Amino acid sequence: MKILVINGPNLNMLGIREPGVYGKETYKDLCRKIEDHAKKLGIDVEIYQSNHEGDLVDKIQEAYGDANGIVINPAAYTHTSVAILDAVKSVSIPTVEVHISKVEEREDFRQVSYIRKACVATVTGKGTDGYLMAMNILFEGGADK
Ligand code: CA2
Repeated sequence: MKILVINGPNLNMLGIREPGVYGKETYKDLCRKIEDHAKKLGIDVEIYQSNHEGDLVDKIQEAYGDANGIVINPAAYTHTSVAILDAVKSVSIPTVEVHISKVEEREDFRQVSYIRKACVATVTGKGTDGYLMAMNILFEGGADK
C-alpha cells in the first residue's frame, strides 16, 4: 500500500512563524513524523509540497495508478480551488483532507472547503498528529489496498 501526502502553499514555513496557530514543529519534523508512522504501519509513503496550484493538480494526477490513498492539506487552496477538487475527483483515489488548525473556529473564509466534497474524511485541529490520523483512516479501510 502506498499513501501520497500532499501539502499546499506555505506549509514549508511551519515552525518558523505563527507557532500559536500551527505549532512549533518544522516542516522537516512533520516529514520525519509521517515517515516514521508509515514505517510503523508497514506501508510506503511519498511526501510532496508545493506553493503552486497547477503543480498540486499535476501531483494528484500522477498518483493515478500509483497511490492507494492521498492525505492532503491544500492549505489556502482549500478555500479557493475548484481545480484541486476536480483533480481529486478525476483520480478516484480515497482522499483525506487534513488541517493542522481548527479551521471551523477561525475566520469565515476558512469555513469554506471546496475539496471536502471529494474526500472520505476530514481531520482538523489535531496539530500535525492529524496527518497520522488521516493515514490511519486510509490504512484501516478508506483506501483500496
Ligand atoms: O490549518 C491548516 O492546516 C491550514 O490548511 C493551514 C493554511 C491555512 O491557509 C488554512 O486556512 C488552514 C496555512 C499554511 C501554513 O501557513 C503558515 C503561515 C505562517 C507560518 C507558517 C505556516
